Amino acid sequence: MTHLIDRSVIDAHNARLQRDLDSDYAHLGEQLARRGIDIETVRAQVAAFGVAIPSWGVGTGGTRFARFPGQGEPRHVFDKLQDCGVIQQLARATPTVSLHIPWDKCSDWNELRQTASAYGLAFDAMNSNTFSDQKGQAHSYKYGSLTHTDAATRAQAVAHNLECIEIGQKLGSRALTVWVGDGSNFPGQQHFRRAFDRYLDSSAQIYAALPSDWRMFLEHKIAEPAFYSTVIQDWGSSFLAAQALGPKAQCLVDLGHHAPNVNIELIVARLIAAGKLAGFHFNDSKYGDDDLDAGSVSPYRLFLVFNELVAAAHEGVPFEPAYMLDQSHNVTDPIESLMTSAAQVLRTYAQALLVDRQALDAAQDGNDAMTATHLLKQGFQTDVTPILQRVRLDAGGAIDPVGAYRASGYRQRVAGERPAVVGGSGGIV
Ligand code: LRH
Ligand code: MN
Ligand code: MN
Repeated sequence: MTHLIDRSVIDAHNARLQRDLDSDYAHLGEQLARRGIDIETVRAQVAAFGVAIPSWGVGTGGTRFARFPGQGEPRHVFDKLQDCGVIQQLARATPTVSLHIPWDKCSDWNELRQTASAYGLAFDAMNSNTFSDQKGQAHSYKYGSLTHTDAATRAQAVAHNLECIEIGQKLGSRALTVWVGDGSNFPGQQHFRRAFDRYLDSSAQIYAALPSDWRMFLEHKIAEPAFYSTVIQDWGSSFLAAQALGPKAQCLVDLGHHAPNVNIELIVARLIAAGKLAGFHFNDSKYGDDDLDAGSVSPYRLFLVFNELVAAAHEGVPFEPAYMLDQSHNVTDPIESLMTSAAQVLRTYAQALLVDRQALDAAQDGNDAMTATHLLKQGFQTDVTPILQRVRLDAGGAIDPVGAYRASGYRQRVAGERPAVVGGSGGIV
């Protein structure tokens, strides 16, 4: 295993914090025991939980107004993978990476796979990109891709998705995430029903090319770049498409892709019940597809989503969601944000595990709203930090990943190796 951060840096850092952790962990263990919860059981469940890093998240993001590059930005997919390796080495919650093609194209997929495995990483879902034009592309996606009125443009978009599957097979991935920005900006611009039919027709061609053990994740989004209408704008359209395509097609929920105040946990429950929950792109938002760090604005909303997941698992409902982050970092070091968000996801999972399911069932059956909501709050309000720290320490990571990362000087080191990127006027998704 390649150690990107010197072991001695992590050890020295942990040595300073371990005594406090031992005492905090013991104290939390006592508190939980009083509630009939075994801390070791929770610890083992949290240790087994992983969330994928989006390869595009390790570069500095931007808006359509401006982009302010950070130091030592990854130049290519190998640099991105190295940054993901650092995240995994320190935070121990992100064993997989989700690639985006063609952003992550390289000339030797075998080498990429080996490099990943040397960092202790594997590949999660592949993401296709038919929402922007690439150099030398025959047909433009300005007016759509899988739903374009022109058959040749649709065929090109289908072929790109098939290429993503092929690449993914070389990397050991087992899912393709398809998000299209197709839609319209003017009332009347697009025939809604025909556009959806074209989507189904193109998607069926992609679906037909899926290897037997692959899934296809359909990602909906309310708007942007099409601001009047989007073809796959919500879970309803996504669900209709997934139903039409077949059992390997499921609906992916990106938390930022809904209108403000939409009850996302209810959507999650519906998709679980229908066997159509593909998984998540975790992030947070205040206004729209803000791509803020997971749980940074509304941690309780994230908790309520996890509450549905834990409840379904508790009840033995068969489902296998894929967990991924999808964030854009404009003012923080992406490595720090991704480590913090991964920890936030694990924290939320742990909190949801603490909910007394039996008592909740009884409160719901007895229409005791106050007790029911109190039981959820009891889980959410428990500070599970010692469990997260302990899981990281046991796995060879850092008790405080951001602190250890800063002490390691990794960013300064790569800033010397990777040429500075000049700022731009935006245009980043
Ligand atoms: C679209 C989206 C989708 C893309 C990613 C870059 O807004 O969430 O998942 O692949 O951003
Ligand atoms: Mn997304
Ligand atoms: Mn998005």
